[in-house]
Amino acid sequence: MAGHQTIGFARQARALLHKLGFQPRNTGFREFHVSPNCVSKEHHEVLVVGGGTGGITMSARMKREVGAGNVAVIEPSEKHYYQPMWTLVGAGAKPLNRSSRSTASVIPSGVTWIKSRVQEFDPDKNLVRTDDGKEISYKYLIVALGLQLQYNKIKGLPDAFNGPKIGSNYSVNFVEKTWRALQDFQEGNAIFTFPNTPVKCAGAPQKIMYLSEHYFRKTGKRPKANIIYNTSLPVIFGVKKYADVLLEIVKARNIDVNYRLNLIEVRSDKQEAVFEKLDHPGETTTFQYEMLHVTPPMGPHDVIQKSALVDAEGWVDVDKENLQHKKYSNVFGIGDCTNLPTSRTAAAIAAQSAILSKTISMVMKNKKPTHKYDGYTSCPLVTGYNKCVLAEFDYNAEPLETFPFDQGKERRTMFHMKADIMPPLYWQALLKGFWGGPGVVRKLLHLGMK
Ligand code: FAD
Ligand code: UQ1
Repeated sequence: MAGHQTIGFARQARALLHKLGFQPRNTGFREFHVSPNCVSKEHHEVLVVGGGTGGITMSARMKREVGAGNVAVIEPSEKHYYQPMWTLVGAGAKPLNRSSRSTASVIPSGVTWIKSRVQEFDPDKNLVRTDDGKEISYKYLIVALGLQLQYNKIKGLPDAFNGPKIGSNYSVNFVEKTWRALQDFQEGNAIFTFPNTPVKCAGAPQKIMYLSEHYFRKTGKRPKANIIYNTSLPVIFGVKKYADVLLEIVKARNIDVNYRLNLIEVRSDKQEAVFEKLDHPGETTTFQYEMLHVTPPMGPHDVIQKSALVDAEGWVDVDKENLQHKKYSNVFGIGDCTNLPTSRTAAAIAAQSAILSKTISMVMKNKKPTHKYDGYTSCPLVTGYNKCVLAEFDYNAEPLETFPFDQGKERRTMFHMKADIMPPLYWQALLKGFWGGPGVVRKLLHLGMK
């Protein structure tokens, strides 16, 4: 009886609000309650957490699957960034404002945008809690939170970015400082770092180095520049075919590569960068710099790490073939926040999104997912202002190339693809859920042989 009265009251209240001209913000709300402790509750059939590359792409695809009114995306930021452009922004080849659009403009029409930050996952209750006190429940959850940049793990950062001679293409706040440092450079060491953690776009730390080298040549500063790549890794790149090409390039351009060095401190007052020697615990080495490009340590967001969704390293624990969560069958992950054992890129997300759509569609029909992600990822290794080696590979670190020519060569066409074709492909096709990676193109160009 009391229940009927509550429903009756809710209906009357809705009718009154309707008469007064208030429209519910979306048709996906099943019910809206305000409980005594003021936690507001809402429910969505498909809830996407994170409105970056993976989140917007999956929102568009899920809109096609279940209708816009049944999809919501939680994203706190007013702006969406096309991060791959920052390589060119840091080198002064594109303006920063070309890399962003408003979040409102990329959320598929009709999909609900919840402008909050997720604070807690409660997958046993099928809900998340946000920083503004909402409990949002779901039938299906897609986690697309990206990763966190950890500049503060390096002593002296991020404060050193307030001064000159240092930049970082990985952050919207520091990418323009790279271009400033490049222009200010007169003579001395230009140092580029790669941290001792997983990163997104593992080629980006060295792309800016090749662009800088080219810039110094163009401006006559090259003879006075020592270009140094200090990487925590034991190799220049994880795929042998492309590593061999890059080793030839660094040799030909007189670039010093030091392996197993990890940046731990920046002394901006003395322009010194301190590195730990990973193969000699306890030992450090200090370099004077005239320009320093920092690739920060990266890791999973705290909110994910403390949740029940993660593996031992703190990444969202998904099946590497179908992207379904290993424990919670109504939870899925895509992109940088997951433990998919491939290189974290937007290109990888394109291929993942096609598989994940099929997985979710099957799960919704109570069927077993059958489509399999092969780990496809791609890294356009920009090696100058008009050159690029287009690396594409799979879970086995085996090349998986789209074009019917040897991509292990620097090419002008591949540079134009990176600089001029990828941005519209991203905004117009990937984010709208129409680009599932180049698999189909590859098959066509290789006459079905690959
Ligand atoms: P993101 O796009 O980072 O999105 C995560 C979203 O989650 C963000 O919008 C964030 O605001 C939101 N979020 C965070 N915390 C919360 C929370 N608590 N609650 C709700 N929302 C939250 N890829 C390529 O394919 N090719 C390239 O050439 C390339 N070059 C790159 C160069 C650089 C310099 C960089 C930085 C990246 C590059 N990438 C490249 C990588 C690519 O940009 C990323 O892999 C991709 O954008 C990751 O997408 P994502 O959805 O996983 O994360
Ligand atoms: C890609 O699909 C993609 O996502 C849209 C990128 O991110 C911007 C890329 O950098 C690359 C290289 C691809 C792969 C696309 C082709 C045509 C090889």
